Order: sequence, then C-alpha cells, then structure tokens
Amino acid sequence: MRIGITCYPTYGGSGVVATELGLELAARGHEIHFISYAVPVRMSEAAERIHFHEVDMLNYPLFDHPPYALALATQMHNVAVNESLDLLHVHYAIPHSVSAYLARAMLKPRRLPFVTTLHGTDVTLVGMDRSYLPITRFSIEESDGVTAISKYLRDVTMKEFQVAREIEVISNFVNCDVFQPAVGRTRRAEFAKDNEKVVVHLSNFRPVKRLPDVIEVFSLIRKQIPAKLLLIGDGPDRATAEWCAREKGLTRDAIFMGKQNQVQDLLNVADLLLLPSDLESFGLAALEGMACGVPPVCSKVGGVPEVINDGVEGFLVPARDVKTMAARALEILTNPERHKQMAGAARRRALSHFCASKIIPMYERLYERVLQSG
Ligand code: GMT
Repeated sequence: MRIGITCYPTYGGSGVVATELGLELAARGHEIHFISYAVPVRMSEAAERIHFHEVDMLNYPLFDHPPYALALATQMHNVAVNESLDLLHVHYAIPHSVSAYLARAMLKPRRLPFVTTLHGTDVTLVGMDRSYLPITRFSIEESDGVTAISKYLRDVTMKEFQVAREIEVISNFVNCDVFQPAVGRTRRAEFAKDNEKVVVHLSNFRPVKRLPDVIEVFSLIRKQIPAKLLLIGDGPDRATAEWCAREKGLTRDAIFMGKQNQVQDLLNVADLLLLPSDLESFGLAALEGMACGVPPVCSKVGGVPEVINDGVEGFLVPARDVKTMAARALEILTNPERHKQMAGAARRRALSHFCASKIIPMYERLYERVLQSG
C-alpha cells in the first residue's frame, strides 16, 4: 500500500507511535509518506520506502496565525496525487483529521480514504474544549476508519463525543528487538556508582506529566537509598522540575538529559521507571521501559491499567499520592528478588501483548477493510 502518515513531529507519544508505525510498515514493504511541518522525532535514519513531505506555510502579514490545517490539507492532496496514495492515516485528531477530510473532498471523484488514530489529549483535553468539540466530533464521524490506543480512550470518546460509529482499539506497541533488556555493556557507569540505583522518567514535560511529583518521589527515595534520577525529554515544565530539584538539594542526583533519540540505551541503565501523570490514555513510556525489563511505578489513571497489572509488572498508585509511589518504588529497589520478578514480568508482558509484530498487522487489516469498503 501507499500510505500518507501525518503526526506532530514534536517530542510526544503520538508522534513516536506514528513514526514507528511508518517504519514498521515500510519494513513490511509498504511505501510510506510522512506529511508534517518537520521531520518527526525518532525518524533520524534514512530507511527504504520512507519519504518525507514538508508542509510549507505561507506567512502573510495579515495572518496572526498561519492556517496550518489548510496548508496541511493542500500538501496531503498534492502528495496523494503525485505519489498515488491509497489512503491517509492521521495521528491525533486536531487538526489532522480535518485536513484529511478536506484533502479527501478535494480529490473527488478519486477516492482517498483516511484513518484517524486518537491518542488521548486530542479527546480528553483539547477535543473536549467547547471551541474544538464540534469539529473534532465531525472529523471522527467522517473518518473512514477510527482507532483508539486503549479501551479507556475508546469509551471516553464514545461517551463524551456521543459518537455512534465504530472505534477500533489498536493498542500502542513497541519494537521488542530495539527495546529489550541490556545485553553486555550499558552506559550505566556514566550516571551512577555501583551502589546507586537508577530511576528514570521519560516524557514531554507537560503539566499533565506531574514533573514536580517525579522530583518529590525521587527525593523520598533518595532519603532512604543512594540513587540517581535520569530525566529524559523536555517541555514546558522542565524549568519547574529543575527548580524543584535545586530546592531539594538534588542538583547532583537529578540528571536532566533533554530530548534523546536512542532512549532504549538510557532505559537500559535504569532499575525503575516513574510515571506519576494525572492522565495517560496509554502510557507509552511505561511500555518502552517494560520492554527493556524496567518495572514501572505509575499513576492508576486512564488506560494505564490496560498496560500494567498492579503488583505483577510494576505498581499502580493513585495520582498525586507521592508517598505511596515512593514506598512502592522502594519496595522494588530494595528487594532484588522482587525487582528480578517484576523486570521479567514486564518484559514478558511487552512481548506477549504489545510487540510491533503483533500490532502492525491489525493496522494492515484495517487499511484493507477501509480500501475495500469504498
Ligand atoms: O501526552 C501528551 O502530551 C499528548 C499525547 C502525545 O501526542 O504524545 O500523548 C498521548 O498519546 C500517547 C501515545 O499514544 C499515549 O501514550 C499517552 O498516554 C497520551 N497522553 C495522554 O493521554 C495524556
């Protein structure tokens, strides 16, 4: 198939999922055309059958805000014509789904179906805002196929948007050959001494990720045992997190890594992953850690319980309950047998439920259904 994929190219789960999906599909013989305003994060290596089309925006003095949705629709249409695309697959509904709707209409009478994958905040935060709700609901209804990355997100979408159409749950996935427990030497010595444990946090540092709680939990851990905290990523709450770390005297122990591409190399040095978010529709960072054999301690919110069985692969704790989160983390970090069991269970759970090899064919089947239904 010849597939156009659109996502936000910035640091965030939806862009990562879209990029990995494109790479996996290309490896399976499909021609993939990414259409976005910048090369998506994690798409650094040139790969066969992968193409990138930049969305150019005319910046006219009259425009306070250049109309990205229109520029994107135009580029989707042009790429569909020039590259004979079979379909579009957009990740994150706003505004990608609306642009795809326009591109489909522009191309008539030729058929250009589009699939929308909902990732979370496109429904739960942004989409729910009254200024976006009607158009988000419209573009979901108009999509030729809609998927959600968890049952939780499907159910919220159906309830809050009152959509009657089918939404298929296709969960997020991880390449289990790339994300796997460390074999041989790791980068651990760069960050921690032999007697120190390594805790990791990976996110886009948005308020919903609760960076101050990450620091607070780590500070409670650090009071009990020698440990280092690796913070991977960047975003609006980085300065707040750095300030919290300074206030707690953790400047040397909390290591801010910024945006990183080879996150698997960093996950491989960790003993535990912290994800204290207020909401996660899936929790891709936890899954990536699990695939590397890193037990997660996460908030029990949204779709996270569909990924992690509490007490088996890690722990689920009420959001903002930093004391319980620290206690659970210490339970794992101070008990090598418990750590080993959970690390093994985490890897097994990723392998059995969330490997790319299991999930990608679900998307292929959906594409085939959408193409046949026209
Ligand atoms: O978390 C965000 O800031 C937005 C969004 C994104 O684009 O990264 O994240 C959502 O999509 C991820 C990938 O499907 C999920 O793993 C995250 O749980 C989800 N975030 C929320 O629901 C808050």
